[in-house]
Amino acid sequence: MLDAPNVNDLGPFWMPFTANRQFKSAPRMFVAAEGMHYTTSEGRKVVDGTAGLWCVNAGHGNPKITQAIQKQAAEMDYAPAFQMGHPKAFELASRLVSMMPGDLDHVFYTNSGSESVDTALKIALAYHRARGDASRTRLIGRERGYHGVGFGGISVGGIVNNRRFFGSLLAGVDHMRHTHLPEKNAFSRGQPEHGAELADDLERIVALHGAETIAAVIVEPMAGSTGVLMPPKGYLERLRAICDKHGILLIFDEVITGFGRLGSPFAVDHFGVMPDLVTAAKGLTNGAVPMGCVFARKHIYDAFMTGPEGAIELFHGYTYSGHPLACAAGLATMDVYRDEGLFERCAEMAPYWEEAVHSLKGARHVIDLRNMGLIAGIELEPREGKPTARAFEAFLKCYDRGVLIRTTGDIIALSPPLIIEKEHIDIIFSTIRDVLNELD
Ligand code: PXG
Repeated sequence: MLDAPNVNDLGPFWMPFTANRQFKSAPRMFVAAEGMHYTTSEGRKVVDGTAGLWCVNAGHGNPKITQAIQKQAAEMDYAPAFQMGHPKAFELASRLVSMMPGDLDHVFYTNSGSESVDTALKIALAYHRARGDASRTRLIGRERGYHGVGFGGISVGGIVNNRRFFGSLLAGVDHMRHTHLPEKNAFSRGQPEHGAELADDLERIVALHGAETIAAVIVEPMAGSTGVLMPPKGYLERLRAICDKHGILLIFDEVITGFGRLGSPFAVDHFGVMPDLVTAAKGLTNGAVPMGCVFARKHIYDAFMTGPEGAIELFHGYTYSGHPLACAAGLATMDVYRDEGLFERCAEMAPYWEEAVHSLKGARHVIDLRNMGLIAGIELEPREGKPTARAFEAFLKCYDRGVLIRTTGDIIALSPPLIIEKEHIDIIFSTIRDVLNELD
């Protein structure tokens, strides 16, 4: 017989990216969510300044999305993903590619951003091999890049703590420098002026290894998790040009920037630079059911569709690729984005947001402010000998006062649901200002 679980025991759950012992000694629990707010276990309302973890772009508990998931669960809970299909997976793929520019017209389903990254890297390797270019095996990432937590993602990623504990990672990976230049670009609004030449790092890497050994370069067009780093003007264009020159595939990791965060459907649209592969997740289902995807351009897909008809073209996929509940949630989410005009709303709200962000100039401890679409990075001066402590205290104090923020290092990152109203923006920034004033 099963023992009755002790529902008050916080011990068994090994929490991700969390100081387990600290959390369990003073837990913070959400029990409900609606629109712009969470409700805590004490019954307090908290404004969501982070759209969960950059994913609840349409706000919490949208009834259309909830009902679509409920209906699908009752109709068909699961369908095999290999050598079988179900209509909603095809319908969602068509909807998704119709949102994408150019010939980004094929979708591979995953269950998370990390899986999307590993999938995109594997497609890049297999693409070159399918074309008889099997020496192209190197993958190039960037310092401070975040591409999830799979072995592929941490290998091309550049966040030191996410790599250093896990051995030698993938072989044959190199990194470009990051684009954070606070001495030149502090307090930029939108894309900073300086740093396009950092893309030339790719030329240096090509010169070192030989272009014929390099399969792909992966970057976040706007680097979120590392603390909101905007691409310098001209940087992404230059990266594209160097990739073209050397036959290297360019992958944009749009797990955060996809689905309206910058005020256009994807960063691809926002910056007008066309990669070969695009990874996505998060906003794809408004965070309601785990799902990710990789968009591939026509030449990528076509390179695989060459052998005998009965041959499986790509030996890759997940039990839950195109899960019916995720597809139902994704379709409803796309309806909500369209019907509520949320990407346009983000663009309309962005100037007010920008003013609110930069109103913190001169506030205590603030050494840089960055913004784009409905994203902000607020960089704090670290406490001497105690990096991250000041920002984490700000997080706790904001939570106590009813505002959810995220911190990474000594940077506060904000990314609210795109349904945000001006009054919420005012609350978020006045709370942050008050908290910063009180902090040592
Ligand atoms: N790529 C990018 C660019 C991401 O931002 C992933 C891949 C991985 O996605 P999954 O679904 O496997 O977590 C991400 C995830 C934060 C934060 O606070 C950011 C992410 C996840 C959790 C927290 O910045 N990004």
